[in-house]
Amino acid sequence: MEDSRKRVEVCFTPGEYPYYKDEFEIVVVIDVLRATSAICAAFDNGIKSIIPVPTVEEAWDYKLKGYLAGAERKGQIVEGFDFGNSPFSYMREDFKDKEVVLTTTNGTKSLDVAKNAEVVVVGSFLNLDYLSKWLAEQNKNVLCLCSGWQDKFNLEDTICAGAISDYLISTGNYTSIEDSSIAAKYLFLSAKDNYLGYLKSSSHRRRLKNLNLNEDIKYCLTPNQTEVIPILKDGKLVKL
Ligand code: 3SL
Repeated sequence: MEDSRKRVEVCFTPGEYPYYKDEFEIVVVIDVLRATSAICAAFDNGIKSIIPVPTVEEAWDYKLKGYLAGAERKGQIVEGFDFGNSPFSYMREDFKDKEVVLTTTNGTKSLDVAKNAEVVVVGSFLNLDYLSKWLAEQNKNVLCLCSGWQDKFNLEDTICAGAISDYLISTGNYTSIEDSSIAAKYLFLSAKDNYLGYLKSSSHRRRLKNLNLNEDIKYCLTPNQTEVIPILKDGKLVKL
């Protein structure tokens, strides 16, 4: 008998996206530390829209046109830009109802590679339960696209992807067939009681800790702080 369940799968890096694309109506872009967490925080704080761009040059062109523009590379604010990639940088009164531009090392790259999918939404631990429930209601094939680090696998995005997959599979309407998805689910099950502890020696946690960004890490690893779902529409992220 044919399996009528929808699929939820996990793609570990943007570089592997071409192997998955075209099979999924919804792509969830995940960059837990810190791009997609910062984007969720920005919408939670009332920003109107974010134009994600893959390169610093494109972000700079927008800045020259008068846009508020953020740029992060190697965890730090790129010189000359208005802000970087910390979720706390969006918790400003003057960002409310504003349109801003953002480029980051990996997160905006993933958004760029996925931009032609039917639906592209932003996921993080911050909107985990709300997003997972919304995805289940859509009843469409879902790909969780992890941003990784410079096209290498990372733990935190994979664990978040595993959490989303685990929820969708628990509804009985979804299944996973790829080993990447099965691995993501097992990583989530091992990490779920203490994300911070589990990720203690992860590469990007170390990188950010060395930059004194421990508060950002704690914030980004604290689930369910918001009920926003950023969605890509005509090249801009807006609130669903
Ligand atoms: O890779 C990215 O897009 C960033 O989230 C990296 S960082 O956390 O700002 O270093």
